[in-house]
Amino acid sequence: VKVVTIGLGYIGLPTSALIAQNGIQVHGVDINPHVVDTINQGKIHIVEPSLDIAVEESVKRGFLKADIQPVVADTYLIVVPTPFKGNHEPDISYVESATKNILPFLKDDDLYIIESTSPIGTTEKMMNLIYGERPELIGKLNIAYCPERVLPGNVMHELVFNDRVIGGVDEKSTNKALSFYKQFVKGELHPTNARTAEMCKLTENSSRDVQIAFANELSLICDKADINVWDLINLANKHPRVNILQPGCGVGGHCIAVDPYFIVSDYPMESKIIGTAREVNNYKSFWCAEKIQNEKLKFELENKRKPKIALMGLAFKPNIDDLRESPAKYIVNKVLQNDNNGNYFIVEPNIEEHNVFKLTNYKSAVENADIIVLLVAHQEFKELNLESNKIVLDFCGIKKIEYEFRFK
Ligand code: SAJ
Repeated sequence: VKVVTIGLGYIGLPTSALIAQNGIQVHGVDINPHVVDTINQGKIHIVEPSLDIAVEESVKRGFLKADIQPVVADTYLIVVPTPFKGNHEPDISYVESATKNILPFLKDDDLYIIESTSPIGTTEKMMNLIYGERPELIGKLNIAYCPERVLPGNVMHELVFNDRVIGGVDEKSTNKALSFYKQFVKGELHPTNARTAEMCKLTENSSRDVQIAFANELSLICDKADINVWDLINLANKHPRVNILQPGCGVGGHCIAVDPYFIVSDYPMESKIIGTAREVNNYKSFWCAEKIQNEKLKFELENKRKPKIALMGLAFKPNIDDLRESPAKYIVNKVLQNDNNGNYFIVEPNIEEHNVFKLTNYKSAVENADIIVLLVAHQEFKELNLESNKIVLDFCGIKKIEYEFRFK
């Protein structure tokens, strides 16, 4: 075995399959026996285009094997989740236990790489942990940080063609890690140190979060100022040096809505804009829920009956089935909490059923509703021909109409 990957999730499995496809022996480790069994049958447990073929092929050819325990290898890749705790502090316990798990297998000149999004200093911390337990190896291992930056839905392509930032704890480690990635990455490889590489990952996602917060803030201002925010952004973007992103119902997913907190939690006094962006994007979801509530009350006053409301979309972004940290899901929950005996149709065309929400087909929801709330810009929703006698709250810019003016 050449490579041991710890964590066979959204990034670990595609990465393992890609390395295996390049003819390198990979031993993938996951704590979940169901995941291990599925992969060893050449099947996959997550939704990602082209991943099924890559895994099936690698397992069949004998280059990929999954297990619940690591084995001796030359290279160890840590690809486990780094969530945050209740107070938005990063939780690196999975990285820590993955590292402890491989400790007994490490030997001279091995390469240890963390890919998991991590707070600044994590790689050095893990180096100290390793050398604390295995002092005979001090200075003899190659230890580096190399963040993944692939976009869900396009992972198999981006894993190969995206540039990578690779930071070792010393130059020897950086060079060793560079030659490892050279075997299967076609994008450019950029050497740096471990702390810069850690911060680079957090910076990329914080940058996007801040930019989306700017768009969301504009949407709040425009709503009060009677200006169509979609028109406004389109016009402002005609300037050669302005490029504003799109407002939405908030920011979700397990990356952009999480990673900025890794900076804020360690550097609270210095990260004002990054912290405020998180607040603005979270507030936007709350604001949308309030808008729905107000619209509902307005309808009741005008029509002397409760409206039927279609809540369109649960996923964290368009055309995926992933509900993690989803602002749309937060809004639906909040709306239902405020009014648990209302008439709501909950719609998510990318999933068949949900353990909490009773889902309705999107076409019948739109047909039967008095108020249509567009939360996620799914392709299906874009193709809908919305009747003009319905009230439409467009939070994701499908119809590019204003919240207040309504589509009437
Ligand atoms: N969003 C907006 N307005 C926009 C763009 C996005 O409201 O103009 C919202 C989306 O609806 C979604 C959230 O932002 O709720 C995040 O979506 P996304 O498509 O921007 O990003 P993710 O979370 O799918 O993937 C990001 C990517 N990072 C960057 O683009 C800097 C990806 O390259 C990273 O690998 C990934 O995070 C990760 O794993 O960290």
